[in-house]
Amino acid sequence: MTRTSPNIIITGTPGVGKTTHSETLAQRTGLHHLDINDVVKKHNIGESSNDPDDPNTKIVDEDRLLDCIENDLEDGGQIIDWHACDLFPPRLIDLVCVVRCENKMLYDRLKKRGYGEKKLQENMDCEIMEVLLHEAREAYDEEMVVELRSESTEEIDSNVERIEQWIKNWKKDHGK
Ligand code: DAT
Repeated sequence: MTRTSPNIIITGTPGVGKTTHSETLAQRTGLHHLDINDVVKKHNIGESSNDPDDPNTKIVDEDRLLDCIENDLEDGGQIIDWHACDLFPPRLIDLVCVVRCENKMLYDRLKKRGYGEKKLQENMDCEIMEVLLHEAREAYDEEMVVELRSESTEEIDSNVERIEQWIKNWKKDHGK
């Protein structure tokens, strides 16, 4: 393996706290926050879903997405922030954090974001059915997948500290 820093996926249902965690972790560690929404916009690789209730949601061409980020992943040190995880090749991933949030709190966060009722319900179902946790556990080795709760600022701090410590251990274990 040539990368000197690990690649970490921060995933979960929209609204659970992925971006908040990724930004804080990037600030504290110097790793790069790879916001997949930005990549999709920058390279124009999302197509409108044609759903009149949800005109802003994009369907992403995953092959093209991987082409855009593969070099960054090979280099390492990426914090990958996205609401899906099983498309990233396991050989390039070192840790998968599935961020979770209690239902009522998530509902309030998504409502505040202005989500319509249908989109809101779909995302609530996604969290209740633990879709991202299952996806992560199916795609990656069990010991690589951790679940992190994000319901208070203290939890953000302790989660980020835990990942920071994990990064230090990863570097030690890999002689970096
Ligand atoms: P995501 O990137 O998963 O869509 P986000 O990081 O944008 O989520 O967070 C959604 C909102 O919830 C945002 O207003 C910040 C807030 N939030 C997230 N995690 C939190 C936490 N642990 N404590 C307090 N607020 C939190």
